[in-house]
Amino acid sequence: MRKTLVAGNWKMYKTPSEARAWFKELLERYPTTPAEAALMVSFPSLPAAQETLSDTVVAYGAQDVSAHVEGAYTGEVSVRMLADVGCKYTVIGHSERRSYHRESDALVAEKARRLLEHGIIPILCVGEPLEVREAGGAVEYTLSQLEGSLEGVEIEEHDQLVIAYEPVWAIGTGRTATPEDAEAMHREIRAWFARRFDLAFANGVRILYGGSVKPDNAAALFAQPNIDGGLVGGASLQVESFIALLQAAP
Ligand code: G2H
Repeated sequence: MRKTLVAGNWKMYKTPSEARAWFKELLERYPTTPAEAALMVSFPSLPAAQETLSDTVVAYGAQDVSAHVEGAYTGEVSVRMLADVGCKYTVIGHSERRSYHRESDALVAEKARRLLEHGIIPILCVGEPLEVREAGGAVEYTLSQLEGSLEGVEIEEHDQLVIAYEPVWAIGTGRTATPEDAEAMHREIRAWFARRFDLAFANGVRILYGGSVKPDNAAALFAQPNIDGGLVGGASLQVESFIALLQAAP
């Protein structure tokens, strides 16, 4: 049984003080839910997450990590720093970083290696742009991104990794993949894991959907057999709607 994961991706929203108040409110109002909650926050908010969320049911992490271990890399944040503030997860390969910061599959694979070396679970994002989907190449594109982003990455257990399928055309646009379209891609991704690893790994690895997930479409998405939760941007910013997403877990 894969536990539904609802991971908020706050992107570049909320100051550390706003984040701290938000975490406290979530804990006060935390609902009964079968889902696991996680919040992927900006680097300066991680100490607030550590103070407020350590030893609670709410996990947290960062939205990126340096591929370098340590050294003269101005502006970079290392995996040891993330481990020190208690990150359980960290997002890598988000399409916003792939496009605005020209991150390649090889760089994303390097970041995955860094995280795994320190026991932080990568939430690895993949997904096709609109023109690729319209040309009928969505599956091929997404699987090749997956292959490239995991090349040379050694993973032993399925719970060391989470995948987020985020079709680029659905991100922040209000357009969501239909539950059936998303499910079809998730099935392909799971089948890829069965080929790359084995059936047990494929059956255990969690594959989240991301792209305009909202309280009113979450239940239909999360009910699909191969959709194990969501990586949620806009709808994770308010406590109210984040709670509704947690309650949408089957
Ligand atoms: C996709 C998603 C979170 P949103 O980027 O990763 O954002 O839910 O706002 O489309």
